[in-house]
Amino acid sequence: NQSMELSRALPYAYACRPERTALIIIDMQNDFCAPGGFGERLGNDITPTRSIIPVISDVLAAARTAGMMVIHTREGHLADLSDCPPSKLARSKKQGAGIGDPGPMGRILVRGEKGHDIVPELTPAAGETIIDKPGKGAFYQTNLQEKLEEKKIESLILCGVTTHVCVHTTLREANDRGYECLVLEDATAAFDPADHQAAIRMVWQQGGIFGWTAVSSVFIEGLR
Ligand code: TIU
Repeated sequence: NQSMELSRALPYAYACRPERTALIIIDMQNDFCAPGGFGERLGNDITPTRSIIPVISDVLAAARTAGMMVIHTREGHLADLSDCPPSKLARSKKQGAGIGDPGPMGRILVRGEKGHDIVPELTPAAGETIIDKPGKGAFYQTNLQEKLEEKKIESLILCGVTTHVCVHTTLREANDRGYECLVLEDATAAFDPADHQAAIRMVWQQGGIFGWTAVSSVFIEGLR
């Protein structure tokens, strides 16, 4: 029940109890991180989302060694797209990357397709929780909250993609539910670095309006 204190977090020191903390790795899927995926087809440069894979790999190894709860999320839809709002579907088609359309890794953003899979370097281990979500936030239309309550989780360490979209939406949902959240700034990325920077800065406003940020090494060293 010992508390871990990270004095080098921003906007000030972050404390959590590792056995009441979960690492949540958001949407590190081929569709956002691999050539030919949804992200690239939307016209984005995927270099930033690929570059964090080794960083997350180190964070994941540290969390596993510490016995921390690990959660992986995937954004995607049922094969019949019945869980995809017509607005989201229409806008994706307008961008030339229609959800459900065929692509080099199968149907875009559809469960069970290669594009929907988590990148091989970050494959979930047996016993880790996988949350399939139709939206940007990991709580919306999922059983994430139930899973966290089962393990009495009170704090969340967030990483993954993209910082300003799925990471931020999940961060905001979690913050409203009372979780103490830490975003790992070098283990999150956006296609445009300016979006990433803005999303990180927003966390610190008003004395940590959404929680805290830190670089991964601070978290990894804190666990040792
Ligand atoms: N996972 C996630 O962030 N989904 C997105 O659609 N991100 C974009 O930046 N578009």
